[in-house]
Amino acid sequence: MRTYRNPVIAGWHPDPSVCRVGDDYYLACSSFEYFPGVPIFHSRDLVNWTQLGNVLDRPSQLRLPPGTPSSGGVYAPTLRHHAGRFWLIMSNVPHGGTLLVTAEDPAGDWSDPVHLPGLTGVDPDLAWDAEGNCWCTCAGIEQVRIDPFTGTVLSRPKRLWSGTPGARFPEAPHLYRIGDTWYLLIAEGGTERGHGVSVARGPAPDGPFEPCPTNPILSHRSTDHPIQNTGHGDLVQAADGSWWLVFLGVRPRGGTPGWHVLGRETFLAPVSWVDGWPVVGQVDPLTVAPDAGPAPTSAPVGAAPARDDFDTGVLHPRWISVRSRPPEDVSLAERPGWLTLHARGGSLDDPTVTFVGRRQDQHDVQVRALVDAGRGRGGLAVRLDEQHHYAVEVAGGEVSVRARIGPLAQCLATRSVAGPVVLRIETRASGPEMDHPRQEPDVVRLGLEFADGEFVALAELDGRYLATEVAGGFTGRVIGCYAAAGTIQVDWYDYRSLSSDRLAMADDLIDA
Ligand code: 6LW
Repeated sequence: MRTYRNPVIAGWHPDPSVCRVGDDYYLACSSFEYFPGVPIFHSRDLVNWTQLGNVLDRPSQLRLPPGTPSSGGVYAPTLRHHAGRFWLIMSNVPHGGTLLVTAEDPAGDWSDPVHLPGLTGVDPDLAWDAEGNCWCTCAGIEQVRIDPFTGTVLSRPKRLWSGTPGARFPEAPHLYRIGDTWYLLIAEGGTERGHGVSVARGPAPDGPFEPCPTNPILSHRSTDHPIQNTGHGDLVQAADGSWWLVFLGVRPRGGTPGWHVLGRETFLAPVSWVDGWPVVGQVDPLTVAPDAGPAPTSAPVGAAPARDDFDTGVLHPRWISVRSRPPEDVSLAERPGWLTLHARGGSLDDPTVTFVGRRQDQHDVQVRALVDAGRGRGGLAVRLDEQHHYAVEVAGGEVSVRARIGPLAQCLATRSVAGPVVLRIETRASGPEMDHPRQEPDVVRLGLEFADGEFVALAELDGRYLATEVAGGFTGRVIGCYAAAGTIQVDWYDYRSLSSDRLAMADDLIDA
């Protein structure tokens, strides 16, 4: 029996869309208000994924003006390979409309976008029939035919299916021709605890569609499963004929209602077929895979430590910024070996803040950065959005810990320092067994290091306020450096696991 660890892409990577070309798999996710947009990954086994880049990495491809709200921006891409090219269609919410880009090499460059002004629904899908018609199916579930080269809508919208009666938000459609049958996979129930995946089938790309009698084919609603909100899936067939589903899920921690602090992550489950319907197999932190298929036994145990010395002149694709990253504000050349940040917006409350960070992808992490604030002001922050962030900031020879939770903002502690300083943030999850119903999901400690490496925690904060269940929205935590005034320079940024929660959860499972 073979096993692999879930999530297969940890940290917020929601709305995964996957395709296979030969023995290679490619996967893309939503990126919301962050730039560059749409992280794209490669794998040979569906379990171990390497980020190739970001699809939308030029301002000519993606504009996220300051009026783009947090959790607006890029939603729900569909990635397909057709006629020798990769195609990726997505929405830029609320004002950017539907965008379609193509590439011969998924590592880039991707084209500038074709806009589809005639298309208003979100979560667009692309499918081609044998005659070469291109069908675009959106949330609702509605469908039109399009010319993917010009963005012209060629037919009137047709309502295909409203999902299961009583379930809200039929969305995230993906349409596939499998044998002689067309399958319409959707998400429904909303992207919170009620989320699920359902399926219908029909004789043609535009139906009529007959719902699967056992819908939803995936949902953890109303269970005590450690992985919740499972939904928004995409099917892929491996080269050996086995079938798999990638989908999003969350890992809530703490008491009730449970807070997930890492956002919606990408999970993988095996799929079998019974009576012509897909049946989704076991989904657990340690998932048992059928002997067929590509899933290997050696999945990564948590993220590898990632240290960035900013010495190469190019930022790794894992680094993301808030809405834009103007080269005049973010530079690796200005002081070689350092990341230089010039403030635009006044603070982390500002939609144009100069910020460079990476997704938090494990519950227990330690992040350190050597920051030279000179005459500027800035530091290291855990960001959920403009209204929810904790930071350790340095300015004028003083380090301070600041927190904003909704309308409440406070400076919690200060300490005098001289010269560049190592700022440190640690997050520690509460145990899987909760002590009391209000137990926090994790604790966030913020402070600085003395020259001998000793950590001085200036504040210890309840992590629930940087969780989606409090802040709302579709993203998760990002931990990074920012400039709030003047210029901030960062010599290195070191991100490491404090324990492997994925391994710990898997061990629990083996013992059980
Ligand atoms: C997306 C919708 C969803 O449009 O969340 O989980 C929305 N599903 O399909 C944003 O990611």
